[in-house]
Amino acid sequence: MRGGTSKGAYFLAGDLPADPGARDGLLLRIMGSPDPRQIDGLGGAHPLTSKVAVVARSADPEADVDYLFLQVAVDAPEVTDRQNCGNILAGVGPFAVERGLVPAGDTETSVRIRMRNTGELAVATFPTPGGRVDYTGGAAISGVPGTAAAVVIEFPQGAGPLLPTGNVRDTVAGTEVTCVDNGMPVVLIPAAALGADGYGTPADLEQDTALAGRLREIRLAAGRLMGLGDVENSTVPKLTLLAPPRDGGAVATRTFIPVRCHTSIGVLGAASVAAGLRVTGGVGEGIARLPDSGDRVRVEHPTGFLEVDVDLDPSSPVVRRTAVVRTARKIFDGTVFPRPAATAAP
Ligand code: NQM
Repeated sequence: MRGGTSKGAYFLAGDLPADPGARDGLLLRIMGSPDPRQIDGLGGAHPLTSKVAVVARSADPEADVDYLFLQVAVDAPEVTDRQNCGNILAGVGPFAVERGLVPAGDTETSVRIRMRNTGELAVATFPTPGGRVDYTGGAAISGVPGTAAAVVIEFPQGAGPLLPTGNVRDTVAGTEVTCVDNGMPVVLIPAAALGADGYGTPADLEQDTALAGRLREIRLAAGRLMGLGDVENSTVPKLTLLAPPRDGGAVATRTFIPVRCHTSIGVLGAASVAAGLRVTGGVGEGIARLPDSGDRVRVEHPTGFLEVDVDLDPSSPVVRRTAVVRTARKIFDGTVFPRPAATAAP
């Protein structure tokens, strides 16, 4: 399924091995990793198209289904559950209805999803006229051609602290940053502080080896400060460069996830950026042009924008509610034939 601006394989938990090692080995072979082209599997040769959702009925009375997100590395034999994904999340509700885990309503269905990577809850609402998922509709999201049915995703108050270092600003590897986590750990960095082009294309930014070196230093130091330990081989924290908006939004962003530059921005990544901008005293001050509180924060990114509804008490600071609109689409449903384990790439 496509979920938002990502694409991945969605599985019922019961269809995969229960042992995480066996499960991850199978997923690597299904996606065709490790291989920069993922030529022998379903993966699309980019972290945004090498993703997996594992969905099951939930035992939690507050949730209908459990969703475990797994990032399958493209050119390394790695599968990680250390990060969540709000884009793949957009397909979880429709998948749960398609697979009979949740009964569909007559016009629309709301699915309460326990996101097992973070323990947090999301509620996804989407059209199900006549009790069937309808993927067609008029909602457009930047980074995806055409329009589709809106999947409205709401996140009640997050579980962890919004400012994981306890500070609004930290000086990390010689650069002032704001470390924020509204569902995704993100380090906010003024692009100008690194001499980087905050409006550059992802391809150009990825080729800047000096920038990559600075980002790596910041990531390793910020990861420790954020309580994430050694993040050398982790996909979090993400790094978002901030620049003044230029398309009527609140801020221009370029996000590293954490090495490749995102062609748009992650959903939870954008939720963290929007919350971080709303916190008084963050590094976004003087760069972002924020709308009145109550209005959506429009986060500009390389292929358009993502609007985030974030209701935040800036004094605590605590996020009371976050919401976004995404779309999703079922692309195919069937049997995958993974590369046999015996012929795995060296
Ligand atoms: O932040 C990419 C994506 C993501 C994650 C990444 C995401 C999110 O765009 O919620 O969706 O940051 O690795 O799919």
